[in-house]
Amino acid sequence: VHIETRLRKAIQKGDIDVYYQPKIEAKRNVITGVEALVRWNDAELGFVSPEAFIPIAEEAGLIQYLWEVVMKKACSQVSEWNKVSDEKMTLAVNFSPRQFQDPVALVNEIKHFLSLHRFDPAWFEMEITESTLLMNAEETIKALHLLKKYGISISIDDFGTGYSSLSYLKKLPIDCLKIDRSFIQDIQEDYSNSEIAQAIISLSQSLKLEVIAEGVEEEYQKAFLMKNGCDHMQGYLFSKPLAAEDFEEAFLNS
Ligand code: G
Ligand code: G
Ligand code: NA
Ligand code: MN
Repeated sequence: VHIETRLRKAIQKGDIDVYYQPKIEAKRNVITGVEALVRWNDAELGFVSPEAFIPIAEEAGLIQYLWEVVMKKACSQVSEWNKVSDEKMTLAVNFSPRQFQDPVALVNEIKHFLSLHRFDPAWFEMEITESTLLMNAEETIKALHLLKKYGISISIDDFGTGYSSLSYLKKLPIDCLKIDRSFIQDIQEDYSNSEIAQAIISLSQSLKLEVIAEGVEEEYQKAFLMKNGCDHMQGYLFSKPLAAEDFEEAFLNS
């Protein structure tokens, strides 16, 4: 209850930070996008991991308000960056399954925030997990089609770890698969991981989807991925998620 009360206050006051992790096109070595990741550093509790407080926010009915804070900050920040950077960046935001209970409302809220910040929907990316597709299947499918029509792109996060059937990849307006970082680890020694990563890359190629590898930490992983046709990557090798000032310092003040 204590943590919930403090989280509610933090959200009300906008005391929630957004960190940014670049998505890299390896061949050209350029940043093509950023993923917004929520951060909460509480005066009493200290740094609380999103893995701990997002479930609490969901239970307490706060996820919507948390998302609004993230949207406001991330849309205005990335709009600013795109005015000054050589290469425009996409903005990816994570969505919880709970947010799909009312698809029409969700679509209207996204439209509201993007137009408020004059953020071109073509540069906005929604990240959902396979469990989102399972949870409220019909509502989610409806929302995805509306969002697609509006022009935003849809990525499946942590791909390969869920239980959903692959047939949805053909039926749904999905743009990108994010290979879960567990399959990128030990790609050199772990034969089954490298086989799974390769299988996801070729699946995305045959279905004409984009593919990005998460959790790329080592040069050998980057080399393996490039050799196998996956040129988009994200991970500590390039950068950990950074506060806005640090992101500017590292990537925009050349
Ligand atoms: O940033 P970090 O790697 O600690 O994220 C932990 C988990 O929290 C990841 O699964 C990530 O997708 C999720 N997450 C981070 N930011 C958000 C957010 O704004 N909304 C939702 N729903 N999940 C987020
Ligand atoms: O579920 P999602 O993919 O959104 O989770 C993102 C989480 O992964 C964030 O908490 C981020 O801090 C973490 N992350 C990003 N890059 C790396 C990496 O290279 N290695 C590891 N171990 N975690 C990473
Ligand atoms: Na994500
Ligand atoms: Mn992921």
